[in-house]
Amino acid sequence: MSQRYYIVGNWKMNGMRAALSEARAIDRAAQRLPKVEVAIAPPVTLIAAMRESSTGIGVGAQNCHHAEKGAHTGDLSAPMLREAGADFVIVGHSERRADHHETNEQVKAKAEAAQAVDMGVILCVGESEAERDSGEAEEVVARQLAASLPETAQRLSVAYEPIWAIGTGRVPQVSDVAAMHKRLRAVLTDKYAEEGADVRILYGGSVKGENAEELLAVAEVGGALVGGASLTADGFVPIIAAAA
Ligand code: G2H
Repeated sequence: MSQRYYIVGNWKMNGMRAALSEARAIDRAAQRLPKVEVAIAPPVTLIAAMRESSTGIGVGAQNCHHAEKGAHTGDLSAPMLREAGADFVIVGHSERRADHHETNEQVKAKAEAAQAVDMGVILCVGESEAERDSGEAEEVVARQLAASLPETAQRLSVAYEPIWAIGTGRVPQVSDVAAMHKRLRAVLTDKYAEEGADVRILYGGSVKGENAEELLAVAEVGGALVGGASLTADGFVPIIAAAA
């Protein structure tokens, strides 16, 4: 298993050019904490500028189309995003699964499209509150992951994001995070054998400076996917520091 924690900011649909000053401050802090791998997925409009102005952090996209090119108005392919400066892409985020009705099969195809141009992939899975309350969360998320995984583990990370914890300030019990990550590890080793042991499984959902250390200490948690708290250096740097 990789020794470095992977701390990734998902800026979602937030950030105008002025926000690049925050990215530069995060970049400077990350360079002082080399034991942590840090990345940001800004809106596509900022990828190229962030890539030029920040040298110590990875820069990624929040989605890609599964096709290389074609008649898909408004979409962007993995090769286009790579050329724009993205070195990884988030796929299967619950907001895309909900807002754009993305299926596991589409998520898998997007992951494979990104891998085909040697981009990293962060594949998101997670249960709804009703699924958690009914006691089926592990089963549901394990099935979702198995059906979404690309054929190879090349540059793959997984993010476990309980939907009910996203942007709500609520986080699961650490014992529930531990149980879920253990279950997802089993899915990964079933699919990829020993290579599945090296895939980092990030936790996402209301990660903040105050809870990062506790969450990162959980077995099989290899990093964090951070939304709201990653938008400013004041919010994000303490999380990076917790991983150092
Ligand atoms: C979960 C997370 C980032 P937040 O979506 O992927 O967002 O940290 O705001 O809950």
